Amino acid sequence: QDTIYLKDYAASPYRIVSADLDFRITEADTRVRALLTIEPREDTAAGTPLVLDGNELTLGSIAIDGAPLVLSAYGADASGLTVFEPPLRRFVLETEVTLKPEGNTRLMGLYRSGGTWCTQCEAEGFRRITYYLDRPDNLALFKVRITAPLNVAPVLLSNGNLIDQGDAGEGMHFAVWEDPFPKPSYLFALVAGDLGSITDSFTTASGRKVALAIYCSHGKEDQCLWAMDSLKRSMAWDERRFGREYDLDIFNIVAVSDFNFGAMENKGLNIFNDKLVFAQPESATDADYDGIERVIAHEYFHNWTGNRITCRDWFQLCLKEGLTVYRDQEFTSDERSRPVKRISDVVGLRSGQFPEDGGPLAHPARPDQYSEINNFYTATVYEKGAEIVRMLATLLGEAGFRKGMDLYFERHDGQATTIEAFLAVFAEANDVDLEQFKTWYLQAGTPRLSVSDSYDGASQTYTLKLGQQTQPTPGQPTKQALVLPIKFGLIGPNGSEMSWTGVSGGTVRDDMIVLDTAEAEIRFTGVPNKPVPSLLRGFSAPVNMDTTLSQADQLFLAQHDSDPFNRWQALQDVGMALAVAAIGGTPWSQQAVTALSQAMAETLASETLDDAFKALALNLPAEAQISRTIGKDIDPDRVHMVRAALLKAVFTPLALQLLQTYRKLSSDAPYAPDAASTGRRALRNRLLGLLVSSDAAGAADLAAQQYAGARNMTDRLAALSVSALAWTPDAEALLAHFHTNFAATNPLVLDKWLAVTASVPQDMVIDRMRAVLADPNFPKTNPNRLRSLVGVFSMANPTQFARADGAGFRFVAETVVEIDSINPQVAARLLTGFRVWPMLEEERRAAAKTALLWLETSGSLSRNTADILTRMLA
Ligand code: DPP
Ligand code: ZN
Repeated sequence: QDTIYLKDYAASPYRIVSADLDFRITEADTRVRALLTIEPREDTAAGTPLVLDGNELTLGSIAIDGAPLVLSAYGADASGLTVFEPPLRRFVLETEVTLKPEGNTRLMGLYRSGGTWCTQCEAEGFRRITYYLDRPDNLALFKVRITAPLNVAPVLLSNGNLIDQGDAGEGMHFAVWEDPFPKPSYLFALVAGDLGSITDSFTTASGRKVALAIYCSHGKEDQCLWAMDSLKRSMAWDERRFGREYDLDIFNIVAVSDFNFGAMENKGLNIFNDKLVFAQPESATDADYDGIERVIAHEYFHNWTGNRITCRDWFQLCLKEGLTVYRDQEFTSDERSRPVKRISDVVGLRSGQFPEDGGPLAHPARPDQYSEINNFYTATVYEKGAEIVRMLATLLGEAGFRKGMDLYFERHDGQATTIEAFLAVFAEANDVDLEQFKTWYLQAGTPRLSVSDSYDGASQTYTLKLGQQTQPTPGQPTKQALVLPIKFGLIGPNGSEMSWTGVSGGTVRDDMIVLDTAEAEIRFTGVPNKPVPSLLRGFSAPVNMDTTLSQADQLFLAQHDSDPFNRWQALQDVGMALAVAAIGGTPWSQQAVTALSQAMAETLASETLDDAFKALALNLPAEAQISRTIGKDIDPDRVHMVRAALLKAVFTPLALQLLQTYRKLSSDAPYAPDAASTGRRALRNRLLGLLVSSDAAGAADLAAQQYAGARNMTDRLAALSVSALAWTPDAEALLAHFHTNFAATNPLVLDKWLAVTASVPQDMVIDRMRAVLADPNFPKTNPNRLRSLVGVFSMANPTQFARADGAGFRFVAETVVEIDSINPQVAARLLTGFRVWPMLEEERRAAAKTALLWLETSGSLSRNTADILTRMLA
C-alpha cells in the first residue's frame, strides 16, 4: 500500500480554473461530460504531463480545445488520466465518462439511495464522477447542467444558484446550477430525485434574504421542522458569535437514507444522513433531537470554516473539523446548558478519543502520513481537534480568540490553507508565541497529569507539584512537554474560594496555571488554611489526571466546588477509585460506599442543580472507562460484575428517594425538545435505570409500565433499554413488542432495536445478531443498519465482544469481511472496535489476535480495511 506523506506535499503543475459539467441521467446509466478550463502554473515546464485522478472510470471521449486527442497523446485507466504534453497555456480539456450509480455500493461518488441520485465526494469521491485534480487545494468555479427523466427526478439540485431550467424533450427536463464561489471538488454535490420539501427563509444581518429548503422522501416533510429550526438558529448564532453571515441566496439540505457520514457540508447543498434530519416525538429521542441540532449547526458552520477557507491537503483535515466541532460545541453551549454540554462532550471524548489515542490506531490530530484518508475521519481529528481549539481559546481568552478568528477569516478567505497558517493568526493577533502549543497537533497520545500537594501552616505556603508525561504511540517513541492550560481554584474549609498573595515556581494567570514543562512546583504564599485544590476546571486540557485527593476531599469538592464540571468529576472519581480498587482485589469499605451514597443523595436533592446535570452525576464511570483506567490485563466480565455490584451498593440505600423523585418528575406534558424538558426526561430515565440495575423491588415492573405508557420515543426506548441491559423478566417480550410495533415500519427506529439487541450483555446476543444478518431482508448496503448492530456491539458490549471463547471477535471479523466487498469505508470502521485488544487479559488477547490474523488471510481486503488491520496488528 502506498503511503502518502505530508513532507511530500507539492502543488500541482496545472490548475483547473473552472469546471463545466453536464450530467445526463437515465435509469440505465449516467453520462458525464466535463469541460475543464486548465492553466499551467507560472513555473511549469513545457512537456510536463497533466495527471488527473480517476477511480473506476471508463473514458468515452477526450479532446483539447475541441480537437479529439490521438491515442498516443494520453493514457487512461481506471485510476487516472494522463495527458502527456498538454499546451503550455490556458486550454479546455473535454472528457466524457459513463457511470453506473445503481451498482455503486461504496456510497462514494454518484450513487442511488432509495431511488434518488445523490453524491458524496469528501474525501476522494469526485474522482469517481469524472477525471479531475481531486485534491482540496484546487479551487474552481463550477457550473452544472443536469438532465434527467421528469417522472423519476422532478427535483434537480446542485451547488450555488439555479440559473436555468426547462423541458429537454422525450420526458426529460434539465436544470443549470452555478456556484459563484470557487471550491475544491470534495464540496461538489448533485441530487436528482422525486422528493418532498419544506421551505423557509432567513434574513442575514446585512439584509440578504436566503431561501431555505429541506428535501426528503414524500411524507416525511413534517419530520424536518426541527432541522429547519436548528438551521435558522445556527445562522443567527454564527452572526452573533463570530460575525459570519451566509453568502448565497439559497441554502438547501437533502436527507437520504444511505450515507457513509452523518452529513456533508457541500457548498449551498448539504446532504444529510436522514437520521440527522428526521425528528418527531414518537420516533426520535432527545438524543436524536440533540444530534440533529448539533450536526445541522456543524455543517452550516463549515460554510466559513471549511468551505470559504478550506484545507490545503488532507493532512490538515482538523483545520476544518476540529475548529468546526469547537464551533458547534459552543453553539450548543450557548443554546442549552454550558456545563451539561461540557460534561457530555468530555464523556464522549473519554469513551471515543482517549481509547483511540492510547491504542494501536493512535495518530496526531494532524497526521503526517496516511495510506487511506477515509480512515482519518476519527475522534482524534474531530474531538481532540476541537479540544485543541478550545485550549487556544482558554489560553487567549474570549476576546483574544475572537481577534485571531477575525484575522483568520480576513486573511485566508478563499484559500486552501494549513494548521500553521491557523496558528499564525492567533500568534499575530495576540502577539504570543504558539510554537510549543503547536505540538498538540503533531503529537499523538493523551498526556498524564500527575499532581501532589503540601501545605506549610507556619509560612502559610501551599505547594502544588505538577508533572506531565505522554506514553509512546505508534511511530512516536519520544514525547515532548505540551502546553497545558489548567484552570483551577483553591477551596477553603468553608467551601469558598481562597486567594493567595504571591506565586512562584510556575506560570499562573488569574485562575489558570499554564504548565509547559515536564514538571513544575508552584508555591502559593499567603494562603491562610490548607486548601482543597480544584484542578482542570471545565476539563481545560484533554489529559488524564492522577489525583491524590482523599475520598473526603473529593466529596467536599462534589458539594462545594463552584465549577459544575469538577463537582461532577469528583463524584466520578470517587466511584472510579472504589471500582478500580475492588477489581484489583481490595474490596470497598462500607463507610466509603455510604459516603458516596450520601453524596449522590444530596446531589439528587439539590435545589440549585438542574435535572440534566443530576442525570449525568448520578452514575458511575462506564465499564470501558474503568477498564481504560486500569489499562492492562482487563477481564471485562470482572469489570462488569464489580461495577454492577458497586452500583447496587451505592444506590440500593437510596431506592426510596430515587422512586419518589421518579414519580415527582411528571411525564405528562406534551413533548418538547427544550433543555429543561430534555433534562427532566434524562433524570427520570436515569432514575429508572438506577432502580432497575440496583434490582429495587418492583423496578422491573416499573420499567415495563413506563414502556407501555410512554408517550414519546425517549421514554419508551429508555424503558426498553434498561430492561434489556438488566435482562429483566419482561425484556424479551418488550424487545419483540418494540420490533413489531415500532421498528418494523421505520428504519430509523429499527436502528434503535438493533442497537439495544446488540448491547445486551448475555451469551445469546451473538446468535441473535447472526440471525438478524441472515435475514435476506436485512439491508447490508445501509451503513446505519450495520453500525447500529455490529458497530454498537463492538463498541458498547465489552463483555460479549471480548468473550474469552473468541465468539465476539469472530463475529465482527466475519462481518467485516462480508461488508468489505460492499462498502469498504463502513467495514474499516466496524473493525476499529478491536482497538481495545492489546489491553485485555492474555486469553482474550490471544482470541482477538486469532480473529485479526484470520482476517489477514481471508482474501483480498480493501485498502481501507487492510490499513486498519495492519495498524491494529503492528
Ligand atoms: N461531512 C463531514 C463533517 O462535517 C465531513 N466533512 O464532518
Ligand atoms: Zn465536519
